[in-house]
Amino acid sequence: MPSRRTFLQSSLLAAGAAALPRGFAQIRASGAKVVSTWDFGVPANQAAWAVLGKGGSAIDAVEAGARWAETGQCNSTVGRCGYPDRDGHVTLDASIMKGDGSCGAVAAIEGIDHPISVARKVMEKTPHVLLVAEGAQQFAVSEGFKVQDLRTPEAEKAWKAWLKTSKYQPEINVERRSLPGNSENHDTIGMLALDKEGRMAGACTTSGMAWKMRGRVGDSPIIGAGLYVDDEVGGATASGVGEEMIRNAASFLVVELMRQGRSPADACREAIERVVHKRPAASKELQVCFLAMNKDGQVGAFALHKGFVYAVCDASKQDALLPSQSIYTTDRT
Ligand code: SD4
Repeated sequence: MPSRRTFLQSSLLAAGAAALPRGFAQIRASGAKVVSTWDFGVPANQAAWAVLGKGGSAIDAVEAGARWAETGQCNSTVGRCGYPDRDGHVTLDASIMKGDGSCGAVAAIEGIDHPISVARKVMEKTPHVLLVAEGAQQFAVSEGFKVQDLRTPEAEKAWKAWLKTSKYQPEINVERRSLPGNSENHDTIGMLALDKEGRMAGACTTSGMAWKMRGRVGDSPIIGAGLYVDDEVGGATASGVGEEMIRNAASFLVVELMRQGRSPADACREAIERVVHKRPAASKELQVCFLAMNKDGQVGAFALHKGFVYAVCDASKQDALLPSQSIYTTDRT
């Protein structure tokens, strides 16, 4: 039997919640959590957890995690060590989004090693959502970012080797750890975080498809394609051949499916089925992967092909790496 005092308290809370602005009533007591794509998601999550675990905000956490992926490692698919386009230019794409709908992005930016932080500045300091190419770089410089040569000797070597055949063929991603020296030409970090206040945020950053045409922009900086977050529902992010995500407004689709009551895993699966339904033949040859987390911290993923892994980090465990289910299950490694 509740005492009069607790009854009054809960009545007041209920009345207060009804009067709160939309979104505020979503604040929950669930634990903080961060998830991200691929095996490099484990250390990236840990960089995000350094913020989240101390009670920091989801947006600060995803920026910290994505920044780690951009420069804390040297891999051919994100940030400083990204492989160039077919003309030898390293061009980077990134987006960031808060669950209240604020977002910012940069596409085809050159010479800036933390595009995710430029995306955040676009969100916070401009009336725009997306800046591209020279304009994005000019804005970054005005915000104090330094222009540097991002093409590493390793990337240069790989590009010169590729020039011998100049064959552009996106390959199916597999778990990178299982393939040292593999020849796949894409991977991206997509990260979603839930903080202890129940706020969500996401970040997505990539050098895009290696050997892409000059000017090609993928899904990662396109809000709704490579990333979408809504505090009322949850968030989704993507990795793989971005043209498929753009065609299907895929991360938005995953979030809208969760809004209709699907679990994160079911929503990701249905979005993958949509990709297959639209282009059945093409879907056999390319990889598409979705990762989602709902506002209650439930996590799910699904991919077209075997090999996608995702990292999950919360107070109980900071280094979980889980395999995603996929439509096609043949081992292509
Ligand atoms: C793109 N989606 O530029 C990115 C690349 C990627 O796994 O995610 N690769 O299309």
